[in-house]
Amino acid sequence: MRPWKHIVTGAMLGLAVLIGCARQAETPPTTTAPAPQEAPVSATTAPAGDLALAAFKKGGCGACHIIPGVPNARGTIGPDLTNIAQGAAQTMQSSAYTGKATTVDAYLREAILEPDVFVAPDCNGSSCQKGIMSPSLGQGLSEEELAAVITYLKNPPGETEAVISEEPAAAPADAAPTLSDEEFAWAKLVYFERCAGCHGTLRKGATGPALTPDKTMALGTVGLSTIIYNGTPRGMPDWGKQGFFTQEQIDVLARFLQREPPAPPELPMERMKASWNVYVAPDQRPDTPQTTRNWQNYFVVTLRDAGQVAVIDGDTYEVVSNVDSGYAVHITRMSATGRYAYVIGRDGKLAMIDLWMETPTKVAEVQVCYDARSVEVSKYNGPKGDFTDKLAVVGCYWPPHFVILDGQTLEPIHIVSTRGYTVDTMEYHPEPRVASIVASDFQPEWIINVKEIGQIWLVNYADPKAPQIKMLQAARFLHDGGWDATHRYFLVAANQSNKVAVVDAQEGRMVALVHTPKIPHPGRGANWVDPEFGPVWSSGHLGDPAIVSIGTDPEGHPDYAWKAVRVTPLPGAGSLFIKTHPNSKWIWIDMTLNSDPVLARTICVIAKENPTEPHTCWEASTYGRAVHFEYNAAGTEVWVSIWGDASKPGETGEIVVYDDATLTEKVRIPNLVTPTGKFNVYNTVHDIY
Ligand code: DHE
Repeated sequence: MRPWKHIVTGAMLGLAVLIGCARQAETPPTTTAPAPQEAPVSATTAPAGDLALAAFKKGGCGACHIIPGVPNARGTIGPDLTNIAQGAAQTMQSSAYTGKATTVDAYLREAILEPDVFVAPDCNGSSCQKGIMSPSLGQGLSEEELAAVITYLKNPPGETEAVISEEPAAAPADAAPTLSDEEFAWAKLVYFERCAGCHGTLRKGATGPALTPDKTMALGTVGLSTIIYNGTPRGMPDWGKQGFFTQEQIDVLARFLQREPPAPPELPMERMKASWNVYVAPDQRPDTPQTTRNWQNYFVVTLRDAGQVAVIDGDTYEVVSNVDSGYAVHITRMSATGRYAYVIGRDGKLAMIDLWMETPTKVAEVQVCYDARSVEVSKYNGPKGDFTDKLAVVGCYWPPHFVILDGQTLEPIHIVSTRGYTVDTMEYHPEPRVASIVASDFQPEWIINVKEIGQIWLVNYADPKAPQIKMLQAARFLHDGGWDATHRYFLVAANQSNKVAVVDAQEGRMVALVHTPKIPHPGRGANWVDPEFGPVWSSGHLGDPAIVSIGTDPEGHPDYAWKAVRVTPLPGAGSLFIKTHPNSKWIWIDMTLNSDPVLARTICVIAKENPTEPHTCWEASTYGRAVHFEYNAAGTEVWVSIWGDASKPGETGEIVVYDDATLTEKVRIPNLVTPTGKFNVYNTVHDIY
């Protein structure tokens, strides 16, 4: 058995040529090594041999494949290799097979050396994709290693046979690869900015898998580099292929991931208050709208990489104002009257913009987290009080807490920690992050989704310094969601559980956990009336090319309520957002995170009267990714962002405005810097989607 350190070193040496692991890739090599003599598939288990195991390690194969007997080879990006040899004969005879092999040995050899010649159809329940596995993997193996791998795959050991019984599940901490101080500081920042959103600040996993050293050491530098370079069909961006990181930088990140995650600092009230600024006091602000523009049809647009939002007039398409905000703004929500826009940056900075001013201006600002995604306002006005435009709440990823603020000045009022115990195994979690937040019309309550512990908190803000919290038990990794059309029921994706949780805001209780395809990602979802099943709420999925519609009418259509009643197939997975409007006959959906660049900029519409398949799909641009939809207040136009590259003049991004009735392009709002989310004032106030 080779010691762990040697394997890692060998893998690092091979990194320059080894980026890949599954049965898919780029241009096949022009020459292939001669096929060795065919060996029959024997009924007995062949001795595995250190050579094959070292070769799997060297290629980081376990990052992408399940390989029996190879510790931690549990990757699901590529096909499961458990029965690859047994299925080979049948595959070679099928009309779908596009390779040249006629024997099992040649088939396996071809799969390693020319992975794109034939792309296996099934990658653990998802379609396998071309271009994920590089042929350089095979080129990096010696002829002996290749032969050993083929022999091994023809007779992998059974589940219970431990091939490397003496190997530890994870290497000791001191075996983790080292980084210079400079490399560590760079990787720490990059991880926080690019990776923590999906994998967690402490790397305990959420939308993406856990990246703690017990997992990452087993994958090794090559395995991790492979994934960072190629991405996965389930939504992990292909950072290397996109040219976002060089191979050297990916190597640094892969090494960083094998070390213990550094703990980021807390953020106490004192420091929040030190960051708090009121630029225009409430009594200095206008009493009536100062603008003659139709401010209720403004769109507040995230200019992600500019650290700004643009306020765009939805009637004239003019940019009325560019307002400096937090870094990489995630979302904007409006106050209950619509007058104020609350803009939350990824860096936890909350900016408040007064839309009644002639030029919409930032009137207050505060930082309440280091990492944040959500903000909401108080909306309740009823027998229990009028909370219109009174309070705001920010949900943080780090520190794991939410903060209640004064809605007029952004003064932080109260901090509530979300650390606690997971819904299923009741394990303590140090980093339960706050995902989506919505405000109830039925109670002075926010519905706050605590991601990692899988609890939905009903937070009564009537006394904001002493909020009452009811914790509903849902499922892990709660993410984004929205109201049904009546605004009584809130539906939220528990994305890695492949479920949608339903909450009754009127009665304050869980109603259902609905099973869905892989990784539902609804944004706020889409409400419409299905010709067969009545009122439904729909979600796209990151991991499956499908829209799933869930019945939402327990009174009128009890048989369909809280069931996934319809699946509408799409040309690809990677959907982030879906949208419709009560006045529209269409449902719009993107595939932003699809690893195929054409699909990533393609959008589809589904006809409500015939929702069995997309009515039409088209490329919304020649570059970038098409992402997120928003209607104008009248519901006659749909705005789509083209999320470009801030460093490429002419391709930084734009918004395409479509006529919703005819699906024809009306206008482009050009030269925006990486536009992503767009929030129409009227539709956001009234939760129209
Ligand atoms: Fe988002 C909504 C978290 C990546 C654009 N995003 C949300 C919400 C959460 C969230 C919790 C719901 C907020 C609410 O309703 O209160 N998003 C995360 C992540 O953790 C994740 C997966 C990774 C990360 O590092 O942030 C992530 N999101 C993205 C993007 O890459 C997007 C496309 C661009 C960006 O900003 O980085 C993006 N997320 C959005 C948008 C919304 C959103 C536009 C609001 C949709 C809406 O219509 O309400």
